[in-house]
Amino acid sequence: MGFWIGEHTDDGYQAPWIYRFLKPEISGNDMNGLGETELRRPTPILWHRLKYINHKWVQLLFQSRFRPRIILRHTAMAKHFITMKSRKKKLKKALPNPKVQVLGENPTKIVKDKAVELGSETVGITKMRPEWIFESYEIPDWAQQALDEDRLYLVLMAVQHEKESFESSPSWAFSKEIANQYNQGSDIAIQLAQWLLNKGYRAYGHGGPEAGEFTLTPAAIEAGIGELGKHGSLINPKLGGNFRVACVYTTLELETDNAAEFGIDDFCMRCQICTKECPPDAISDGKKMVRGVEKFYVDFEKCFPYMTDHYGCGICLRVCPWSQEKIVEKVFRKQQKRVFGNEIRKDLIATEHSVYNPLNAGIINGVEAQQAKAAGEPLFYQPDMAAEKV
Ligand code: B12
Ligand code: SF4
Ligand code: SF4
Repeated sequence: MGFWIGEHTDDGYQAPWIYRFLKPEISGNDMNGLGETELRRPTPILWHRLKYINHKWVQLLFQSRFRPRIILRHTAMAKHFITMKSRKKKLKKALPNPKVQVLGENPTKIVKDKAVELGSETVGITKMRPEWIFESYEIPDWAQQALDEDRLYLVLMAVQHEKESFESSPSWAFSKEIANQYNQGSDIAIQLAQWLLNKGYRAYGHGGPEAGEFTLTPAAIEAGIGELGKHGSLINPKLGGNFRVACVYTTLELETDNAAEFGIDDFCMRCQICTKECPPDAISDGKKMVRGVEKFYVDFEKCFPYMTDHYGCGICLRVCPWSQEKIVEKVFRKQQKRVFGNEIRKDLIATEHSVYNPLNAGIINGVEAQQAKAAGEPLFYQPDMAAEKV
């Protein structure tokens, strides 16, 4: 077993001694509720303030490897991080403009267009749910009140990693790019929230790298951003798994999107690329029960030490066929036929497309999509449908 860096032995990847020494007795998987059948709020495990977590020493180990390198070699990026933190703090206390502006007939489209204009690759909207908020976390009073009244809206956005560094993962170049995109996602979220505040609506924006108040993945699924892949990250047919998520919550009433089905779940059931390529064998082949939901699962205690050795990782995202631009269209079309045969309605495809590319598709019609979903009609996104929109 290595001291600083783990080793691959006949029994598989072994975490380094330093990691084993610093990790808490309790397993991250147990804290996460692996095997629990009751729905409950998630426990903060990583990327939280140290006072909230048991894994504080391993979090510090990761940061002690990552941060000095960023500060010494990439001072501009380090400064950006610090600025972002203080902007988020200020934003939490910011009050909306007392003069409320009505955002035209279709505020949802205006907000989505604004998010895209600021740099988001895709936008989806859903309502916040209490079960997404981490245990021991509180959201601001105005947001909690809106949540209690079921009118706290979440705008979910995605930023893509630059291709070349993504393809090189795990590498320092990709780790740096992750930091870059955390900055970019936070920047877009803060700007969008500030824009909403200026229009007279309560809003708060969040990107990474810290986890924040709630888990982004289930919210992004509900907003139609992507489906959960076997590798534990979201897959969007346009971006594959090559993106990070950022969000804004607001009291401005918006039209919500649907969780979309791209056929990814079905595809993952038959594919094993990421399970085989993950060096510490962290990706389970089948689904597991976690806090009352059966879903694909990544073993935290295997993934994180490997990530710590490599300042990040992301091999699972890179090897996933959905992340490879050249074949994604092919995979997508094959999957479309397999799952839905010829039942696809083009008008619904176009409606769904508006979630992904509001600038090109123009129309936003969550209501129609919702009705179709209720009627059990297949909703699908097709990468090149913009020209055929109704
Ligand atoms: C802590 C954390 C980690 C931990 C634990 C990961 C884990 N499996 O939970 C570690 C360090 C291992 C990790 C690793 C990675 N992470 Co991470 N991580 C987070 C963070 C900050 C919190 C997640 C958390 O608390 N999980 C603990 C509990 C909630 O986990 P869980 O119950 O098992 O739920 C997981 C999924 O099942 C899903 N989920 C939760 N509820 C529900 C409900 C339903 C119905 C379904 C279907 C799914 C679902 O979300 C969780 C995250 O995958 C989020 C940001 C955020 N605020 O959400 C980023 C985040 C999930 N990570 C991300 C990424 C990209 C990675 C890595 C690829 C690292 C990298 N190189 O960038 C790896 C991939 C390994 C993996 N998929 O797990 C991205 C995912 C983007 C995407 N395309 O989906 C996020 C969203 C960060 C961001 N802002 O973009 N991560
Ligand atoms: S990030 Fe790396 S270690 Fe973690 S699940 Fe993906 S491939 Fe495995
Ligand atoms: S590599 Fe295969 S199994 Fe893994 S997430 Fe991608 S499609 Fe699913």
